[in-house]
Amino acid sequence: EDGYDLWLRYRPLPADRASALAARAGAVETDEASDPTIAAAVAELQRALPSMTGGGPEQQGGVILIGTTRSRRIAALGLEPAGEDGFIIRDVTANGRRLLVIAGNRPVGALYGAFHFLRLVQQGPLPAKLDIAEKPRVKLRLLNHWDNLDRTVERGYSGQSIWDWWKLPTATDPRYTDYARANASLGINGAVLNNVNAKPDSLTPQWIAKAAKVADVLRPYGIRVYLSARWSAPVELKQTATADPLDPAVAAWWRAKADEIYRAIPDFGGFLVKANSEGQPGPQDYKRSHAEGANMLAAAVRPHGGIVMWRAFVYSEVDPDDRAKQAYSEFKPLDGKFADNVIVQVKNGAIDFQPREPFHPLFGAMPKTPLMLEVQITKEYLGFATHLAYLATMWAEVLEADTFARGKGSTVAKVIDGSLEGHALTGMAGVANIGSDRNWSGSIFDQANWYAFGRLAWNPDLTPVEIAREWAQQTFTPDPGFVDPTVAMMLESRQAVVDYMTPMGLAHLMATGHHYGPGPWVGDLARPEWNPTYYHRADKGGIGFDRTRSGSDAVAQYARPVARRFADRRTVGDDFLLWFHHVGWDERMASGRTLWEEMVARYDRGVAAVEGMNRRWAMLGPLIDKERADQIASFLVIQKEEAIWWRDASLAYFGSVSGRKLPAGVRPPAHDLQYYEAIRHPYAPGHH
Ligand code: BDP
Repeated sequence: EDGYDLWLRYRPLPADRASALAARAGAVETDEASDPTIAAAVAELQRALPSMTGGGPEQQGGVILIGTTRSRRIAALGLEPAGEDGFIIRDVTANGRRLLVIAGNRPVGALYGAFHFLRLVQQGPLPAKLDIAEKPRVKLRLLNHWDNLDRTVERGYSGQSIWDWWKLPTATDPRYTDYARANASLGINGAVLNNVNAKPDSLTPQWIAKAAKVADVLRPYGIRVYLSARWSAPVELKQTATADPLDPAVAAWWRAKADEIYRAIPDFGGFLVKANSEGQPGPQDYKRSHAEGANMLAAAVRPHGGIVMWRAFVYSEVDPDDRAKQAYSEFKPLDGKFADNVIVQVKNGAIDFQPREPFHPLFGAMPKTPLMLEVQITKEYLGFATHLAYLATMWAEVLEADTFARGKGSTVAKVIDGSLEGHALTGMAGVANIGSDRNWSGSIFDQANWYAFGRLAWNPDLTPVEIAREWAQQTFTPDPGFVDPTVAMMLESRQAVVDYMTPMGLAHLMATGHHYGPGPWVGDLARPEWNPTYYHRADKGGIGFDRTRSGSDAVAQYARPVARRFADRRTVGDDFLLWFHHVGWDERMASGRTLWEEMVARYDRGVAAVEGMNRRWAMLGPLIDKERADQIASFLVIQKEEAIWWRDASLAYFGSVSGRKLPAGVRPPAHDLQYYEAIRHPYAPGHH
């Protein structure tokens, strides 16, 4: 029980459920076995059902009929699955036979239906009659791997890259297939294989051949391969003199490169580009806009049906009046200027994957441009793989946020599913937390974040609680005595991290480089907006970043009703208070406490929550297998020690800056400030 099987465990069911399942779905039939995707669906059912029912594959009983509406037997039933990827699961009677039909318009729909059925089976007893119709709300459901060609992973905490580039293309790994199965079980349909901080080498023939081999393995599971492209690749490969997007030689190079890639990977998805950001080159190096750059690449992939995902994560060295404003300032004026096979990829918040950020002001602000949401599944800023933080609550908070772009109800979910502005090209990307670790994600509970990302990309309206429940039922046991308290723990876990790291709208207080431990005192880095002191702005009088009109006026980037709410101290709410306001230490909060007292209470609350999780797991662990239970227990101990470290270091620092004493009865930090400032972690994982 090392976690390798993820949520696809298919363990034997209790006798009553096993016989009920065998009676209903004892055998699998299809008329399209020659299709590789249908074959994969059948193989999954044939792997799962006998294992759960305890019967051999030839056992008697009810029959599953799986396939597409193109097959005669399914067409005869008159089912109408929705769209390209949708499916129907229905009990029918045909020619006197009871059949459980799983059907899509395309093979991949049938595959998604098979996985959906297996999800239901693993969750508990099936309803007497199934009649399910589903289709994804979002078109591109993508993992972004920040995987380097040397197999290190930027911000990766689960071992090496899953892509064993050195051995490809000659040797593949069975893991690639299991990766594809896990993704397909969620409806994930694309993978960007390499880091957004890309190397030109990944576009050379040698590396294209490796990517093509991966694409061959993933293809039957409906997963397309994409590549991150380095803007200056043609120059660095010494094939053009410039990377100016308006230079015909540059456009011709990319056209030829796209042709070459599509010869090797006929269903190649397209390019992801990080340009003019954090030292990456881009069109602005030639005084061209992001749109001019994106459109040149879009023209190269257009003949093949490819797309370009252009990232809006930018901030420059010059004049960082407020880093939170820059993406909007650069991209908003470009609305309507992008080619129709370009989609702009926007992080959930304006700064950078912090434990809590208000939604990115670009959502709703570029009605003529398809925008896709980028979230970070890997926990760069939330305790790597050891802290338990279930991120669906964070992502749902953003998806539900109302941009008011077209009046009330203009949620981020409606922006990214295209319904608000009628866009057909829609997407959601998650920075993967997958690596070579046996348990894939570095910890068992981090598997839930991969799972939740996939489910939300399929349907952004699913709630964190239903996703957590599904995941826990499949991953551990459907026993409510285990599931209910585990789900409760997951739901409060991310707020706990916010509380012990960056409460009340604080952000970016992590130590330099590794982004793991606390570093609120850091203020001497070369660029102002690299420094925690730039973000919290604490001094004797108060703390927080004034983003109202009297400060950077970042609030003005939001639609009027949102801007008004954030700008007003009475309506902004405690969670975003210090993101938008500089507040005096002694000012009174809604709780009746002063700001300083409230901050102390939040840090304490965060630590207490983790102590609570430790206590709870001591009761829950024995209900599951020892191997996974023990790993979780030991990681919770790490989390507790580090929550205390965060709390103590932060209070030592903010106490010294503010000159405020800890309220009576509050435990003082274990060490003095100098002790915390001296802690160094040069060998923390994930930074390259
Ligand atoms: C930051 C990471 C950095 C990434 C960057 C990005 O620290 O490693 O390259 O995001 O998204 O959060 O490009």
